Amino acid sequence: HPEQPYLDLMAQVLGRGDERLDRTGVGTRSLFGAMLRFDLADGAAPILTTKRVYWKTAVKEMLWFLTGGTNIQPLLRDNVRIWTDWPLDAYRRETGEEIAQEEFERRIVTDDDFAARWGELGPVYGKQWRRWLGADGREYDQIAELVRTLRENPTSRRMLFHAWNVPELGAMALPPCHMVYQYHVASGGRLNCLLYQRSVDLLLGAPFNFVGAAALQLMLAQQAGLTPGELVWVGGDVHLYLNHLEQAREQLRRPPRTVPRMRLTRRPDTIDGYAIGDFAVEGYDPHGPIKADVAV
Ligand code: DHF
Ligand code: TMP
Repeated sequence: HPEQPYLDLMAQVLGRGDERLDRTGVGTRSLFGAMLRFDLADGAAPILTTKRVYWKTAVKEMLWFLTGGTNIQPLLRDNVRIWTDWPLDAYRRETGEEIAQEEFERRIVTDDDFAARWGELGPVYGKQWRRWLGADGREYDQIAELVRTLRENPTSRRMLFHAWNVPELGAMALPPCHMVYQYHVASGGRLNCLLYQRSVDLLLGAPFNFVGAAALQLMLAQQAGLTPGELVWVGGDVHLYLNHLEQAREQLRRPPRTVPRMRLTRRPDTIDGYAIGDFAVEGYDPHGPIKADVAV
């Protein structure tokens, strides 16, 4: 089953990951260096079945990156709450106000000035992908350049985009985790992707990262007249937070189910034309959700 290597990796981290204190203070079990391969041919989607993955949330996050945005307001207006914790934490630290998450989110959604001041994550993914500021003062759109190269020069070995903008790391709420995406066009016009993720929350983050990367691969393939090939995922520090171990054990007890499919229902004119309604997932019949707290 295509999900088995993920479950094996989880078992490895659980069984022989070394235990250490991490930035968040929660602590992790961690292994260094892993690769997973998902074949997206014939519509197979890397949406885990051993727990319910909110795939629409992950695709909406990817669409938000593509807009070049770095403020959580549009995410919240779209009911995506996975990025709230970091601005909320900054707000509580800087104002000393014990605001509830719901109230904070309501103010971001309804008050543009508040959102501009407190909803900003800094120059994270979207900014670097679409508007990387060069030393020459120009802004570089890495995604537009990638689509152009996929169309015009598909044997290129330079088809990648990168978010690790060294001078801007300090201004980001979090330095990029999924930081490099490289593409490759194989015979028959199959579009492969290799994603390098330096830091991996294996229970909560990784399942979203697989879905986001696959959604992007579908869009890029469609824009370039190619078909989706393999998604190769490489993880650096692959970890389980110590408050996720029981959840991981629960997930490992569940047998994977039928592989779901994901496809695009419409072909927009450009990479900027996609909306969540253009993604259809079929045959997704997962086990129940597994709840866990995210380490901030
Ligand atoms: N920090 C940490 N420690 N782990 C992360 O995975 C992480 N991911 C970030 C930002 N910082 C992070 C952005 N992506 C969730 C999933 C992805 C994500 C952030 C959070 C999450 O909490 N998922 C839950 C709830 C999903 C939902 O409510 O829609 C899950 O059960 O998958
Ligand atoms: P770090 O910056 O100290 O490595 O912490 C980032 C944490 O967030 C780490 O646990 C990895 C996790 N993460 C993911 O797994 N996927 C993501 O997409 C993001 C943004 C974070």
